Amino acid sequence: MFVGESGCADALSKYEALAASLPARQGLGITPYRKYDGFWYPEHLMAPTLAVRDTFAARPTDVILATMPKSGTTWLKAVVYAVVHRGRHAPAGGRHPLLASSPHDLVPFLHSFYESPRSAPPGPLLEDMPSPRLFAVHTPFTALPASVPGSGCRVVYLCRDPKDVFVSLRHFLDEIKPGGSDIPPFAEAFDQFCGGVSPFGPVWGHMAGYWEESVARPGEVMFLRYEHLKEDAVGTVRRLAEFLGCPFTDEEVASGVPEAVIALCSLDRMRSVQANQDGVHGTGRLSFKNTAFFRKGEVGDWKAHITTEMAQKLDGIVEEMLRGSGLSLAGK
Ligand code: PPS
Repeated sequence: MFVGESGCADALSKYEALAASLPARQGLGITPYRKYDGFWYPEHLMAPTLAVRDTFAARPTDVILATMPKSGTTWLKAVVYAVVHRGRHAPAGGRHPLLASSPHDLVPFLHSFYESPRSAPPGPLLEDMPSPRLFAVHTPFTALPASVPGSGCRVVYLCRDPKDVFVSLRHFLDEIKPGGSDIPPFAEAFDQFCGGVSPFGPVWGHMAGYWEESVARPGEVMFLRYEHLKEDAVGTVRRLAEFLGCPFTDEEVASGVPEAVIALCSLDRMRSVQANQDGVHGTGRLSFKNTAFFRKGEVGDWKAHITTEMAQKLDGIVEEMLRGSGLSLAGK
C-alpha cells in the first residue's frame, strides 16, 4: 500500500503520533533524537522513516544505498549513479549529470519522499520513476522497508572508521548549525557518540546489522568499506558493478571506464561542480549548503582531532560490541 492521494501530511499523522510517543533526548545533533528499536533517530526523520518502512514498495531492480551519516554517502551515490547509468552517460564525457547536479539530487533519500510538508504524495512520484531506481537511506537494517528483503533489489552498505565518522559529523554539525543553536562541546559529543547516541546510532549496531545480512544474503546485500574504496578504487568499483548486475565488459576495462568513474566521482571533481558549490540540500525543516558534504575525504583525519586515548576508547567499544558478529574494523 502506498501513502494515499490525500497528501503526505495526512498519511504521516499516525507515524507522527507514534514518533511523539517514543523516548526522546538531546544528542550531538542539531535536532533532538527519538529512540526506536534500539537506534537513535533525528526527531524530524522518525515519522518519515516509519512511513517508508510500512509503505514503500520495492522493485527487484531498485538499488538502495545505506550508510551511517558521514560514512561516504555522497561519494557512494555518485559512484553508483555513474556505474549504473554509464550506458546513457559516459563517465568521461563533459556533460555528465554529476557535473550538473548534486549526487543528493540524483540519488534521493527515501525519507525525503515522505517528509512533510511536501506538495505531492510520495506514492505516484515513486511509481513514476523509471527503473532502475536508486535511493539512499541512513536507516538501520531492521528498519528498512518491509518490502525490501526478498524483493530481489540490491542493497549496498558503506561503512567507515567510526573515529572518522565522528570527526566528520562534528565538522558537519559545526558547518550547518543554524545561527544561535548550540551543539555540545567536543568532549561531550564524543562521549555521546561512544555511548551510541548519534544520528541513527549506535554506529556498531548499524554496521553489524548490514554486515550480518551481507553474509546471509551476499547476492542482495553488499558490504563496502570507505577505506577500501580509497585504497583500491578500481577493484572496488568493478566488484560493485558485478554486484549490481552490470559488470564492466573487457572493452570497458581496456578503455579505462572504471578509472573514468573514479575520476568523475573524486572529491576534487565533485567539489568543483557548480551545483555542489552553490546548491542547497534538504527540506523546509532542515536545509544546508551542498558545500557541507565535501570536506577532506581522508582516511585517518581523526588523528588531527582526537587523542590516542579517545581513539582507543572508541575502538575498544566498537570491537567489544561487534564481538561475535564476524565483523572487525581493527587495524584499518
Ligand atoms: S551525509 O551527510 O551523510 O550525506 O555525508 P557523507 O557523504 O556520508 O559524508 C561526508 C564525508 O564524505 C567525504 N566525501 C568524499 N570522500 C571521498 N570522495 C568523495 N567524492 C567524497 N565526497 C564527500 C566528505 O569530505 C566527508 O568526510 P570528511 O572526513 O568530513 O572530509
